[in-house]
Amino acid sequence: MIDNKKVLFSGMQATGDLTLGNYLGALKNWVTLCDEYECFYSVVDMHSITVRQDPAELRKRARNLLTLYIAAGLDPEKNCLYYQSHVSAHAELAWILNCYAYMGELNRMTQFKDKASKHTENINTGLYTYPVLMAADILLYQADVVPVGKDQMQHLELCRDVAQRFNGIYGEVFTIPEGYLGKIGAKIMSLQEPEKKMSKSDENTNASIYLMDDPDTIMRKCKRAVTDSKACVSYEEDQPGIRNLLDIYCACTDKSTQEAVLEFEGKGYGDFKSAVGESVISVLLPIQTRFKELSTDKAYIDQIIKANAEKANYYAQKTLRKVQKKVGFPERIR
Ligand code: ATP
Ligand code: LTN
Repeated sequence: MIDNKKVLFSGMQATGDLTLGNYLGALKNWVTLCDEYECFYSVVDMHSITVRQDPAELRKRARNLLTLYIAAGLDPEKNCLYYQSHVSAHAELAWILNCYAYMGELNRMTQFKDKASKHTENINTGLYTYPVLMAADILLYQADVVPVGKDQMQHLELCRDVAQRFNGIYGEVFTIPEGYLGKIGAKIMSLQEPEKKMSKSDENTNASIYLMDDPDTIMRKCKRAVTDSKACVSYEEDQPGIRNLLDIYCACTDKSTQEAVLEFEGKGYGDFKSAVGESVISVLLPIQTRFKELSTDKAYIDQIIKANAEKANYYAQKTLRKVQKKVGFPERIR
């Protein structure tokens, strides 16, 4: 608890350009949570180097992501937006937790298996212990809730197991976090293969709408989205493409599926796709404008980075000191 509020932690990697899926599935929900929770949102750049990165590119993407957090509506006065690498306690706690996580547990992580098979030339131990660093992120702030997608639930389970194991040995040191799955329908699928989720690492750029896509590109991608030959806008199992477009439309317009289906009754896919495109443009355009404005204000962003890193450090150090004491590290001499 901080100031009588429960604590929330989440983060995103600065790898690849954010997609509409990242916005509707994560960022948009994050914005609504700041009144109820004390929120920490990290740009997890230490996680990013588990796969090879170009240094200049990583630095640029990390800054863009932090700026995008603000452009999407996260108020940096109310939410702690910071770079993971600016708070060294993440690495320090991760080391300690490495000594309490079992190889058997890490061997089961499906993301590791996936990524290892994609990067056979660089299966490094950072990739292997990725979930332990993630556990450190969460436990450092004594987070009560962690909004993540389904794909990250396995990592969150591991975090809970390690925290419980640690508490079992040393007493109540860590808050045990709960996962927080956003609203249903927030899983946005690929526009080209609607059985697969929309992902920033998809090689087919037509499959994803990027937050920075211009209106023409957004419209073109919507118009080219894979559908079916039923010629009927309805929310059916056998129409994954149309279902996905309906999900996007409803998330962008805050309409219910039922309302949307009624609206397009008797209309063709062409009209429907145009309306979806328009709804996406109307959501993304203000974010893009704000992003451009913010990007030109270097001093403002710098000041946020500095102040929020200090705030994050303060809370992180509190937990780290407690943990160091518990495991038997000598006290510092002042
Ligand atoms: P990558 O392709 O690099 O794995 P990603 O696009 O899948 O990336 P993540 O960085 O894994 O995105 O996720 C960032 C956040 O966005 C997570 O909270 C995740 O649940 C959410 N998210 C990612 N893709 C989608 C999607 N298609 N629909 C809804 N939410 C999503
Ligand atoms: N692994 C997550 C990003 C991430 C995270 C976290 C999410 C790193 N640390 C802590 C929630 C809490 C991902 O790839 N989406």
